[in-house]
Amino acid sequence: MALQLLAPFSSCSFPKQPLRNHNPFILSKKGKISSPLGCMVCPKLAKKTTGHVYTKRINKLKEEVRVMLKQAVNPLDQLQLIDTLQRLGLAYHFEDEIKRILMSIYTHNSYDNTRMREDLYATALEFRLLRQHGYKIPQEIFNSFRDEEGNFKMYLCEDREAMLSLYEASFLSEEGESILQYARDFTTTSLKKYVEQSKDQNLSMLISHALELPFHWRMLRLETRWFIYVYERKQDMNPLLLELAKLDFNSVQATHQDDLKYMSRWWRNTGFGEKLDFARDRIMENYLWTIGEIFEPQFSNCRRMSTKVHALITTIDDIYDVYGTLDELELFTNAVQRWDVNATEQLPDYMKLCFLCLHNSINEIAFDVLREQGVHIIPYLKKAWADICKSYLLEAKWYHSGYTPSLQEYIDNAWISISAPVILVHSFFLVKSPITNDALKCLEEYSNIIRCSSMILRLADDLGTSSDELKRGDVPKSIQCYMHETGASEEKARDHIRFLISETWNEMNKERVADSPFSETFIGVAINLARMAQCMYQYGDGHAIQTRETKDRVLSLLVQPIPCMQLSSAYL
Ligand code: 0FV
Ligand code: MN
Ligand code: MN
Ligand code: MN
Ligand code: MN
Repeated sequence: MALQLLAPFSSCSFPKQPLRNHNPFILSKKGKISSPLGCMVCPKLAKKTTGHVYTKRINKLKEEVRVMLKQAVNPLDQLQLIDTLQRLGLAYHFEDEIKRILMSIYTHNSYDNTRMREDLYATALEFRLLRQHGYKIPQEIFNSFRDEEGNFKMYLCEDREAMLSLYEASFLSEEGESILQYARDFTTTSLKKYVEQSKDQNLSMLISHALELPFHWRMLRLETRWFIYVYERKQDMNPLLLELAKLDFNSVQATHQDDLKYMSRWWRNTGFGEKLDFARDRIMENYLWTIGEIFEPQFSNCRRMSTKVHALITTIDDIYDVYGTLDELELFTNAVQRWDVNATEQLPDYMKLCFLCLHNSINEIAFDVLREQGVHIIPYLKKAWADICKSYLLEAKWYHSGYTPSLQEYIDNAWISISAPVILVHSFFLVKSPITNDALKCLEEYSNIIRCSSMILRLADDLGTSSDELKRGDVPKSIQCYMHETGASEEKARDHIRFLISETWNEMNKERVADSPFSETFIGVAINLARMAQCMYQYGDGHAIQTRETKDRVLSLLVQPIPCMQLSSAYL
């Protein structure tokens, strides 16, 4: 559903020009962000939201929510409150309280699947929230709702809330959990039917939103923006929660705007926009990815440095895919492997610029980590860059020789060339995940959680970008490799890729709760990267081609604060 809060864009036409077109988001010297559509963010307004009065109000409201969390004693009330806090984007303020409540729910219940359960809505909500927080809850918890043949009882379809709750829960599945797979199919069919009949518009809107992408697969901040809109219109909404959600959203947005000002200056300083004019000029989108990866205000530095990584990836990918000759690409790959400024001498000028920027930016990140955490990380960073360049080079060779690999051969290389390993290696250090030998080993080997995230990014990217890439001249991507190998139609191939994405989620759900030397924060970034990919490519190539959806998203997340009516009278 399109956010009605946003200005309609239908009257504007955006040229569908792959790669090169100018960045429509402009930052004036005074630090105002403007879009070509005339939306302007007043820095004063942003300041106001972070200012003293608002901070005081936010703190007061947070205290009130803490009281609400304490006062809720009925498990269903507790679970619903936690769910609402998550969807409103507020859960990060109450992590300890939420953990404590879930722990008590878990320890007061038995999950040995003999207990009869009667409320499907509540059971599915409990299952989803507990699994999200790493508890091992068996799928057999749903046996009470199945008949002797194992089918879900048909009368359950009448309860839409329960269907929706079970649908969302089913996405917390792991490999081979057939009850959950069955629950997903059962609820999807039932909910689709309901939307077709469209009896209650509000409920239909919620259901369509969930069917489009389940909560577990969604980019958090965008979901927050959407849910605040929905929540405001809910009959039993709590005005305190709504007010806190809006204030907090605007306050976080102000931090993001500061990040963006920094990014805009940095990007202009690289000169890539003018000097490498074959490459995508996408600093806004490159930054948007990082909000998907980690939005919390305290991670500004991580977002800023990651945006540099993204911008370098986007530019270097274009060098390999679009601009460089095979000989030049060999030289560049070699220079990155050596990680040596002397290697620039043999490079053509446009590559010199790019290589030095890469070298300087990445070394600077490493310098900060050395200074602050006392660990020399250049070997890890340079290996990640060498790996991606080698994978780019192999694709370029395939392209130039007209070779179509099998799907497996393609994927063995493409999960690296999509850049998630490079991104995550940097994030590992930037989120200050404890640097232990075990963690470094898993990082170097790109352990499973990194692979899963990469797979989803790659497959989602191929679904969104490969049609244009092929027209432009690029290697066959997963869809085409599968078609070539099996003779399947494009539609069937796309279905197969979507199936692989969902299988990879099953694997990632298992990995995220497995014993791991990685911090929860880092694992969160890996999962969020996969979510962001599904968001960015939801309507085609949102990264390279400036689609209306990407523009709407940038505006709603970064430019337009949420109007807060009460502000002036209540406490100014
Ligand atoms: C790759 O685009 C690209 F720039 C992506 C996926 C964005 C990178 C991700 C971040 C910077 C977060 P493209 O579709 O051209 O990539 P491939 O690998 O298909 O050439
Ligand atoms: Mn590309
Ligand atoms: Mn590429
Ligand atoms: Mn290519
Ligand atoms: Mn692509």
